[in-house]
Amino acid sequence: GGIFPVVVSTWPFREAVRAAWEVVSASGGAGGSAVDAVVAGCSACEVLRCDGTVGPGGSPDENGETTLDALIMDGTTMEIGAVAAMRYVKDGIKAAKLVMDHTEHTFLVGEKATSFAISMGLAGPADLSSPESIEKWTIWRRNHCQPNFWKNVVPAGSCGPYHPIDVPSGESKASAKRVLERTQGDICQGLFEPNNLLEPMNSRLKSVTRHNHDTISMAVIDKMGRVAAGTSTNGATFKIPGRVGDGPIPGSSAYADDEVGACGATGDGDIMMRFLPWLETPGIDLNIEIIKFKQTVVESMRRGMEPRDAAIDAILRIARRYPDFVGAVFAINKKGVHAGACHGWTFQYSVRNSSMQHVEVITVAP
Ligand code: SD4
Repeated sequence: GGIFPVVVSTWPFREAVRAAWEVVSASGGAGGSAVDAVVAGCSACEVLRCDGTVGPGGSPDENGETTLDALIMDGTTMEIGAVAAMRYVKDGIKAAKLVMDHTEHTFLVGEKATSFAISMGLAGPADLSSPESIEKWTIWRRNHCQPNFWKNVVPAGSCGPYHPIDVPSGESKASAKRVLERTQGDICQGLFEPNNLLEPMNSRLKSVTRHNHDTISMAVIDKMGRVAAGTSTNGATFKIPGRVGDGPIPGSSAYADDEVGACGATGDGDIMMRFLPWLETPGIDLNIEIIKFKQTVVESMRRGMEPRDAAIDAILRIARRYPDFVGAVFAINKKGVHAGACHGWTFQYSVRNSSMQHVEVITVAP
């Protein structure tokens, strides 16, 4: 038998792990389900506004608005519910679960996600800003709206709008520079020459990702061995309105499969979603059916991968193409063996299982 029930979460989000653990370890029979535990855990983070970047009142976009991305995946049925860029509703993961439980769809976005969530009984429309999110945004405006996520543009004014310029010929898009400029002063002074826009983009990594955690990704295996995973986040701080990160995208931020295990991610979602990295979950005890369906898992298995190696492999696959990439993943196999890997920052994840007396936080060096 494996070591479960077990709860794993990105970052030292102890309260979230406790909330999930309470559900999944409930005495009497089977205890709560893995899905319900993930919802409880991610909801706890939304209410607590973990790191100021999950739930209502967290990181604003360029317009000062906080929106939510969330996903829940049931590894027994392979059903998924997700919402992205959801406005005016505070309960991201609950909205995602409503999509999974009450529709044949997988993913709803924007204001239509809002209407759906409210029609299904969640509270709203609600203001998702908080004194903290307003202050964060006000300071950013006062510092001339450092444009973390634009590239190959010229600003017409101090805080945009931005107009596109041609990508210099001969440059591949991948190497074409990510954002024009990082000195806050200059951005307000009007137009830039295209040649000044060629600096590789690191300010984004420093200012947005490195000092921000941004996301809860959680995986749970319940007493019955059922696996679930989920995420909840505001996405990237000062994102361009409408931006959707990896958070709500299956296989990009989180993935769960009873027959294999689960994984969860945090970091630069704009990059991670290009690799669907976490489909490459732990390759232990795979059976022949899976081979037909999931090529990436097969690859892991073919190499006989443990969770740790699968996590490192997925991270390295991205880092080979994006050396400045900042991100992390945890992986857990269906036996409850877990591991983490990261690049560009030091990662921590939290675990509680039946052999532990309390939540343990594990630090993973890059
Ligand atoms: C996103 N992955 O929306 C999230 C942000 C994050 O640590 O996790 N940052 O890109």
